[in-house]
Amino acid sequence: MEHPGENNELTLWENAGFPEQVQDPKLMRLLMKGANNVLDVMLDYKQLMFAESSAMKIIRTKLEILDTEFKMTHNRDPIHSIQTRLKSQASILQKMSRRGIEPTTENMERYISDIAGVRVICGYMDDIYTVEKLLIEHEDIELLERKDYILSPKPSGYRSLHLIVQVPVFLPGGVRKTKVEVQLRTIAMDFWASLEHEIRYKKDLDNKALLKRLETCAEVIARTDEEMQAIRVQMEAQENPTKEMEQILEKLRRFDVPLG
Ligand code: 0O2
Repeated sequence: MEHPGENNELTLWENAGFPEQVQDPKLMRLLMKGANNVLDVMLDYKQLMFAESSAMKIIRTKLEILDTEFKMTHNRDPIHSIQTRLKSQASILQKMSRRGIEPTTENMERYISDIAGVRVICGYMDDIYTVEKLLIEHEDIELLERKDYILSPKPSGYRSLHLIVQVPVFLPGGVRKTKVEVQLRTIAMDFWASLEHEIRYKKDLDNKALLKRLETCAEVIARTDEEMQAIRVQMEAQENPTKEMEQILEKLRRFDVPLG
């Protein structure tokens, strides 16, 4: 039986360059349905990743603004640098399979909290907690989870503060509350984590002596972090801002902070 519009469809397929063998209307309708379903899934996934990448940009901008604001008041940056990354599809699917989660877009959004990741590298340890406080003070930010691997380092020696925050993203279809993982660490912690990630993380290394050496490096680095902070605090205490000239210079330095 011929369906209404079938000839139009056929012309469409011919024009689209489909080979003659697959221009059977029934087969075409089946292909269309399949293609439609696949495209729906792909578009859902694209929408999710768009929300994730937008949330990541929002958090980055908030951090950049609070860093500049801090510098204007305290004359130094708490944030040394910021890195962002969207988790790859392969990495998302591996994580879901490891946790036995069915790989649907809905489950990705619900169970994978680190699709959008922001890494904040600070100069000193106390900066980490200052940045955390200033970030979660934002009314639109909701803190969902907090893991302090600085107070309680991982057995590997890994140190960082991990936050899962949720931020509203305004999209044409409405507001989408989106999770972002924020990792905060010092330059020294980042040095250790980056090299350790390269040489050991997620590899089955069973050499206890080497693992111990890596952990010892992390401890040495942690002591250096503490010492650098103590030196900075002592230097600050020795500054004498009461002299008029120093006060003027201090105000000029604050005025000179670049805003872009
Ligand atoms: P990548 O490639 O950095 O994105 P899970 O994510 O399931 O492994 P959980 O509990 O959700 O575990 O997260 P966890 O352990 O709090 O933090 C995971 C992230 O922290 C990792 O991301 C790493 O970035 C970092 N991390 C955790 N432990 C270590 C460690 O021992 N060494 C180093 N170098 N980094 C670590 P991903 O997604 O595993 O990897």
